[in-house]
Amino acid sequence: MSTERILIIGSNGQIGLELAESLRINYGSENVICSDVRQMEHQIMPFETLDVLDQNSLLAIVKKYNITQVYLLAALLSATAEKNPKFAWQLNMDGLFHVLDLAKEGLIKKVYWPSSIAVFGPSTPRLNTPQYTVMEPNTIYGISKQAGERYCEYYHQKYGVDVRSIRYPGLIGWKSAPGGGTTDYAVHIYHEALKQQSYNCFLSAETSLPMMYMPDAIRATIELMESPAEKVKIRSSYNVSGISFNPEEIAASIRKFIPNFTISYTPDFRQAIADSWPQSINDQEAREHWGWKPEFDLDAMTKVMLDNLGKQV
Ligand code: AKB
Repeated sequence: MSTERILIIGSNGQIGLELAESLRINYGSENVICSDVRQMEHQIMPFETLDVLDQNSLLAIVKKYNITQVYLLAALLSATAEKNPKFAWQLNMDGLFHVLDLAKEGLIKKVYWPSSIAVFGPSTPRLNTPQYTVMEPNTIYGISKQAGERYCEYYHQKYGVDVRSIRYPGLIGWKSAPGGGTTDYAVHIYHEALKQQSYNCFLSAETSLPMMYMPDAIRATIELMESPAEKVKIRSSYNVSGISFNPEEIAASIRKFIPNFTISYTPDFRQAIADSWPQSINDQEAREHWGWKPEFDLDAMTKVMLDNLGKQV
């Protein structure tokens, strides 16, 4: 029987839905408490409506369920954040402070907080971007993630908070929809390929970005959280790498399964965001410290995406 009681904040988003599924298998469904600002139609239970900006409600839920671990997933992503920078900063930072402070007070034992490749900026080396390098993000999302990383490390060093984090690349899955990121095209493209055999992409053909198939991302997250504390040597956030590709390459991969698929390009404001991010990531530290290894390549992911979305369509 698990002694852990896990609270997922932002459980109804792209990562939360799939993470909840895996955590429920590992820890027992009664030990994984989902929470989000809104309840879904077919809501996974137990569930609590929670706005992470409401510190008192957060505290009440942590006490009610004797929570030991929090996965804080509520955030505005890169594209949405550019449209509402003040709120993005408030949600992305205050949400983190509220959770870190609970851990500092000893009310929870472990915190997971996602960072992103958005912490890097235009002055960062774009190929095989190392863990430690120049970081001058120029999106509000990236700035909030970089500040968050600094806070995580600070709370670990100063107060001994057991906080763990991954710099997610673009995440691609068929079970849930992405919510306002620059990498979202790599999910939309599969839906449109099945619906109308064509896709108009908001990034240009050669825009390479680091991406990851969702099961790899969920496995990385849980493996990091379950690693012995002494193996987690980086308390800001870990680089993890999956697959890097551009829109032309994902289209070519789709054509192996849907030969008449076509793609066109109408870059919008998200192009500038993508151009400021790395094209590929070096994740040597994650591999060495806690044994990270991705499993999916582009064609393997395309096949599973099309198979599963095809059943839904
Ligand atoms: C986004 O595009 O904003 C996210 C991310 C890379 O963090 N998917």
